[in-house]
Amino acid sequence: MIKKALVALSAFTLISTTLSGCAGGSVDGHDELHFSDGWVRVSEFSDHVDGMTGAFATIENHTDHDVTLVGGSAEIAKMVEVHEVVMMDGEMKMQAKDGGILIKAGESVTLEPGGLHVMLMGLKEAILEGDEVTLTLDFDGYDDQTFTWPAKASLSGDEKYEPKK
Ligand SMILES: [Cu+2]
Repeated sequence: MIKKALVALSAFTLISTTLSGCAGGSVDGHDELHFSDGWVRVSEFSDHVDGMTGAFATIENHTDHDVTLVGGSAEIAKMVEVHEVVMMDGEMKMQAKDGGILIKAGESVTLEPGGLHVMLMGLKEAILEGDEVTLTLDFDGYDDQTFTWPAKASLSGDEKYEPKK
């Protein structure tokens, strides 16, 4: 009887961890990355097919070590890259961010239009407002995480893309 109760208890613990707001690999709920406000920009400003768009979120690092967002993958895109926006020849341009996006222990990073973002490139279909987009983010120092985020319109952050030579 006692053994059965223990099994039931640990199953409950597992479920409550899964249901918490944090997506993470830790049981105590503190030693993890916390993702909030994830969304993907509709592809209105791309070519719709074979176009590109950005994915955005706030990532809080509640672990005791630095974590780096290095890339990702998505069914809807041929390629997923980590990008930054830089001023180049008087214009805001985006480019792949060397070394990825560092999220220091105890700190947070906001991915947003006009700033750091995850780029979905080579879209296989248009992303329309109200769509749900599933993507996986790859980290150094943390388990890869898969999300389904809503697609929303945004009028800002339409930078030119400058592929690295
Ligand atoms: Cu970009």
